[in-house]
Amino acid sequence: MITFALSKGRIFDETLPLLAAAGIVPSEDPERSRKLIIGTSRPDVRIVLVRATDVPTYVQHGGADLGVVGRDTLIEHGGQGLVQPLDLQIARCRMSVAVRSDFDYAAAVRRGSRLAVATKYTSCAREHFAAKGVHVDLIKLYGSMELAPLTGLADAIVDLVSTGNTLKANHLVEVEQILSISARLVVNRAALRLQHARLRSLIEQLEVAVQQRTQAAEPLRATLPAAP
Ligand code: PRT
Ligand code: MG
Repeated sequence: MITFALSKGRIFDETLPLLAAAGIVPSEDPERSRKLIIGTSRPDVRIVLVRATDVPTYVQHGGADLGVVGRDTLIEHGGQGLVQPLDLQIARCRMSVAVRSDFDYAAAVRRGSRLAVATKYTSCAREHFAAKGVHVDLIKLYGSMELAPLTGLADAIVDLVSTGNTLKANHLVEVEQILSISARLVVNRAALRLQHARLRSLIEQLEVAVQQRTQAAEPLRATLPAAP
């Protein structure tokens, strides 16, 4: 049996077409069911539903053989015990620094001020500011980072941005991009040895599905008129 860890919401929704291409269709919709373990069209594959931040932990300790996790979450976890064979190129966004639109970030950095930075991503934030030589006091939050600069809890936040609508709605501006983010396939190192053939073939099927998705996007570009 292969156990696949997924989180509900965007990771589940965007992984679905890739799984389908590998012949794996969940037998239930997790948004409608309260079940945490769901079967699939393949009798040897089941899905466990866990919080996004718990996916690497489940896979690391063998609670699942493989899973899908955002690069952001994977970096914060540290990646111990995990093989990362594939960038699935889904759930894309970027990790950025944002401040209130009336906050002069460049001047604060230039002055060498100590910045209060609120984030769920303390490792990434620590590394980013250390590399720039900016002194920061990190404030760990678990959600709604956007609120921190508005309430005076912090000068800046490090958070994920995709359309930018959330920042805009809260009068925040993106001042630096730290990382580009997409979801990765992670596999338990020991499981990959013990169930090598089965896991390898699943990884290859997913790899083909990712390539086909990328190629399907390409003919569109090819039909555009060539640049003069
Ligand atoms: O929400 P919950 O607390 O249950 O867990 P989670 O936030 O860890 O999970 P989920 O499902 O929200 O995110 C899972 C993964 O999706 C993340 O780890 C990222 O790798 C990826 N992802 C891609 C995103 C986004 N895009 C994204 N836009 N995760 C979160 N966001 C949030 C962002 O934090 C911000 O609040 O969406 C808001 C910004 O979106 P825009 O479009 O307004 O810019
Ligand atoms: Mg979320």
